[in-house]
Amino acid sequence: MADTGKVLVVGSNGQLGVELTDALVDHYGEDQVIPSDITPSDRKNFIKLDVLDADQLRVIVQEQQIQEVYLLAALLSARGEKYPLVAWQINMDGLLNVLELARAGVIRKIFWPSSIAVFGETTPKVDTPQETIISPDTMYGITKLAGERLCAYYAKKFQVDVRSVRYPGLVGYRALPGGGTTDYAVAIYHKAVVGEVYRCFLEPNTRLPFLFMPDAVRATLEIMQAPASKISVHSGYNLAGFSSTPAEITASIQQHIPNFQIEYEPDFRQQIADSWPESVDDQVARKDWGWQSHYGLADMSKVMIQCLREQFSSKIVSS
Ligand code: AKB
Repeated sequence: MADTGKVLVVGSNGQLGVELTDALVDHYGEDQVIPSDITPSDRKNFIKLDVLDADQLRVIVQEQQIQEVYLLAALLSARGEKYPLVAWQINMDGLLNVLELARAGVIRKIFWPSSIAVFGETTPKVDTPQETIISPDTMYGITKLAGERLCAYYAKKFQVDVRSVRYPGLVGYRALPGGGTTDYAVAIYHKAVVGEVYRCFLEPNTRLPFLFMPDAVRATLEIMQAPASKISVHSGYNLAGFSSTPAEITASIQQHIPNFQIEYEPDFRQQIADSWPESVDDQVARKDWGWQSHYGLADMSKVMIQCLREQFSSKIVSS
């Protein structure tokens, strides 16, 4: 059971939402977790929710006696460049609606994800520190920077307990991401496992920071369970897993699938990737709440390929 009341996941059908909801159910029990999303789902207790509808959000929170909200609904970097005003609206108004519920004392605690997208071309690229030049070049990054400042403001001014991490690219096998720049690192495994060539929208040597999903989920649970006294950063903690390029991920896949082929067709996402760090320094998260990643590229590739193979063969059997 959560210490008080239930947990609401907003965006439970997304890449992180699917896995985080399962982890929350394992931790708190099925009756304590309310998954919600704008698209339907047959998950137990699921509620269809548009985070921009502040009234609907308040009613659900009150009726379900929600105390903690995990706000995952967002437009990511690549889609945000196509629809900048929609990105601003979903990413900012959604956050404000949840922060306001906390300010009014209706909910007790919030998790809101920030991203390496807060960094920009003028940020130091290697081992990017927690505190550094933050000048994003994308609308998504701008919303994450503004969101970080809002979180820090509500924490300081209204004592709202809001916690956040700057996720790097997340890689998992359960659900496909959508609309991000780091999405290639998931799609590449799907193509490899079905024996197809992967056409990569980034150049071979584009180095970006990543986190395997089990680490990302564990980080989220750990920061939310840490005593409030341990949280010194209310904007967003840097989180490091490993850093890789498309060429390195290809080589790692070829250890398991030697015939796997990649072709490179960089598009507008190259410019977004070029504005982000190659690696981040997460020593503040390590010191404050004991964060430590477990997976590197080789371990992740092994698990991704094994689990995707199982997933595809069980689909073939059941179809
Ligand atoms: C994206 O690529 O937009 C996201 C992110 C790094 O926040 N995965």
